[in-house]
Amino acid sequence: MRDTSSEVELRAELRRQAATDPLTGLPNRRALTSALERAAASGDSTAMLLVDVDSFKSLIDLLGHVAGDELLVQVASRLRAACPDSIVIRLGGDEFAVVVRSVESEVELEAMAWSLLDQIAHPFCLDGRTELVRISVGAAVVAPADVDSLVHRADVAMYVAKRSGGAMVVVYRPEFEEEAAAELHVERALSGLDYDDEFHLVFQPIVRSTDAEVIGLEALLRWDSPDLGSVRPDLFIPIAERTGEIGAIGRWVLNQACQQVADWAAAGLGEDLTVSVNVSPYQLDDDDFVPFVLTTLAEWGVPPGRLAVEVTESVAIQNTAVASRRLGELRDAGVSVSIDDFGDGFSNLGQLLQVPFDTIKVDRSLLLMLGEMSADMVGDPDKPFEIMQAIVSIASATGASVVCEGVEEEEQRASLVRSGVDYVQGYLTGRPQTAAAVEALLRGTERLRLVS
Ligand code: G
Ligand code: G
Ligand code: MN
Repeated sequence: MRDTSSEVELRAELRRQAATDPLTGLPNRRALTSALERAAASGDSTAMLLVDVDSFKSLIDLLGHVAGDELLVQVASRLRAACPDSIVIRLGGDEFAVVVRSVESEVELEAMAWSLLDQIAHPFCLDGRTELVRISVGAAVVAPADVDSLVHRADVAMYVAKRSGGAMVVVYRPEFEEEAAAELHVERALSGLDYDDEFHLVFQPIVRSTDAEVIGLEALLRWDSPDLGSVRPDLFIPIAERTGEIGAIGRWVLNQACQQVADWAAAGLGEDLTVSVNVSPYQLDDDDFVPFVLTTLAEWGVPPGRLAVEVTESVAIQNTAVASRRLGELRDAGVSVSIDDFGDGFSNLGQLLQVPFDTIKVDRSLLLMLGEMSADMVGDPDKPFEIMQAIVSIASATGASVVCEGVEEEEQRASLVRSGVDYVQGYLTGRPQTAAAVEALLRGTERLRLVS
């Protein structure tokens, strides 16, 4: 039997529909293989950009699903407009692929990827509100014969981009394979881990800058894995943030810190010290975060005033409203809030000032930068000192105090005192140390000495 022409048209239409994403009208994942094959047949090299919206889940929580869909439609149309000669595909969720026919070089591909980031950087108007959205791009380019490995390579590059914090373009390099494999080990070791077995907290003194009197302790997580050795939080926290494990880890840390404070208090030690706990922005996304903190404090009988949560500047980048509200609730209950790593991020000061806080912790990198400045300075030797003074002024205008981190030398401490910095934390006045060592310190068996 022969098809009538209308049946042929119908079949073609059904095929087209099956390969089209109904939301954005872009080709969907089914169209990927044929797009790659066509691109490989048409040029000397084939390239692909994987595009993924950063923190899409938090955006959805904030905006709702309707505006989330609208965002995806707008992202799709900006991507298409930015790459008129390429095939833009929606792979699913907030993930897109751009199949690029024949690029001259990786440099050209990278420039193309950055132009996508620029397009997306313009504010989106969603449901009457303006939102800033960031994307990450993993890029790879291969000879036509290797087109099968293209998706994998772009995926690995994306992994590296996300791990670096997002809003980033990463072009695949072979050495990423090893790094990605190492991270996968960490990811596996973390999942199903009994934290009590392998985690412990160390505590670093926060001291008054003038006389080194200990006024607080920052709790820092340590992981000693029988398989992997000691794994630094710099490495495993970002992985835990990606997998979602950070929620459970954060609860373990808070509980452990409160228990420790209660133990010390029972021994009559450190009853006027504040213990600071690092809190990932992802933890603030959770509705149960504030109730958990308050319940845990109550369970251990720890007054809320003895706890500080440290959040990095990056809380001010996304989800400012929700994060600010939750931090405000904690402060209303008596918990203090510190802005960690100040001067290290890219946050907008205006947005940051909307976050309620009690303390600014100046990042070590800023201290190092100011140190280099005074070493290189031909002109005004007071400049670094004045910059630090200006930070102190910003803090005091908001009623906050300043802790300067990473203080290793007496000279630095003296200069910070002159700038009006209230507190310092660093190897000079105390390394991160075990609870037992802190106990000895608090008992006064090991006094901190300061060259004055
Ligand atoms: O602990 P270390 O001195 O290596 O700290 C490295 C980084 O890991 C710091 O940025 C610190 O804030 C972070 N970090 C340490 N402990 C914790 C923790 O319990 N939770 C979170 N979210 N980050 C932590
Ligand atoms: O990001 P956060 O401020 O939470 O991280 C504290 C980190 O800084 C920890 O990794 C801690 O071990 C480290 N640290 C603390 N004091 C010093 C110091 O004086 N010098 C250096 N190099 N690192 C420090
Ligand atoms: Mn910190």
